[in-house]
Amino acid sequence: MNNNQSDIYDELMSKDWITNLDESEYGLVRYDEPPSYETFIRECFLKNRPALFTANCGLMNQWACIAEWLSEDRTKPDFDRLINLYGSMIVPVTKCSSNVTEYGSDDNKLTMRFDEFVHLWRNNDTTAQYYCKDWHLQKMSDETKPLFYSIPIYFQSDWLNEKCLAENEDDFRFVYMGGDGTSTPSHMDVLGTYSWSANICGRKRWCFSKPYPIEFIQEPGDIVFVPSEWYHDVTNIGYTISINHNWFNAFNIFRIWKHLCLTLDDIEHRIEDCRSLMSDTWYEHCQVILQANEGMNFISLYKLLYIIAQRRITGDNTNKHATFDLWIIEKLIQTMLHTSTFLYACDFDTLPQRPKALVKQIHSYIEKQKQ
Ligand SMILES: O=C(O)CCC(=O)C(=O)O
Repeated sequence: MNNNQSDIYDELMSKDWITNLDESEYGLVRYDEPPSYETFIRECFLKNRPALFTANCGLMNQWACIAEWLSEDRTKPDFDRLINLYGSMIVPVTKCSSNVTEYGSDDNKLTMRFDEFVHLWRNNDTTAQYYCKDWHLQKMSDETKPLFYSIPIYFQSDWLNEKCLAENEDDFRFVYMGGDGTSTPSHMDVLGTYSWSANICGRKRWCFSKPYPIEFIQEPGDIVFVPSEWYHDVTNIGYTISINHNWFNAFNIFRIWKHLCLTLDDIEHRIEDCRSLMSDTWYEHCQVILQANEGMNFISLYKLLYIIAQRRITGDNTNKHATFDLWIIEKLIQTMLHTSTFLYACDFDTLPQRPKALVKQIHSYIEKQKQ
């Protein structure tokens, strides 16, 4: 990402906004024309506020999947074409039912061939029951093919998917396909990440609940930004296809860290009674459980920070955003070094670089940039 909004980055690097976020304004921000990236930073990232980019913003105008996946009038899926393209792929499908209200419950998760799913999706009797979600279609397609969509500037600073792609790991880029009435029950996104969701066709009813109630309809061509740690449920209206990413960056990384710390506290409480049985491996065990529950723990977060830092240091060194990323990473590693559980749980010899050495490397890079 090359975004030299120098003024805002200089401003952010000179004040303590991390622990003093202004969350006094919380209503949905509606954009009918594309805001500048700086405006989005100020109105949404810094206030952790949800946003709706309406189709008038034109953010999806050139997306290849719109022409490829939809009927000629672009109002509904071209089922036969979708089967031709992806019929034999195995896809994750959730069986929606009114008595499953718990998000992520394993009882209702299935896998099936995509052509079987389309059969259920287009059939009136089953359309409201089967929801193909969290499908890593881009990752599963031939990686040499270009994205069938492009990522709007507002969502391009994405440390999570950047690291997953660099390490060839499972990513957080998804396709959702469902019929009228399919839904996702109330939840907060994994790790307290942000998400964005773009409607290719169909409509979605969004209900944010915590911290504030907000309801609205997302039309075809609209993109929703979900801030960190906002609870929401979503119901599809008509045949709906959407593309969705979960991600974090410099603006919410401290929330991700706080989320991991709170989850670790909870794990420690739950298995307190085993502590005396495993005195010297207690902290490592808790980290193993944290990784299993959240897909991340202190060590894997540190490794992610290391990867992003090295990419920024070796990348385009005139890019202010890169320096800003490094500034936040340095701050977070300093915080981790003051957290006793991080010190107890991590064997620094197994890390790709010792935290203090990384802090020093980042610090001297930032100082050089100032000259
Ligand atoms: O579209 C859906 O069913 C759920 C989307 C969602 O929860 C999200 O984007 O965070």
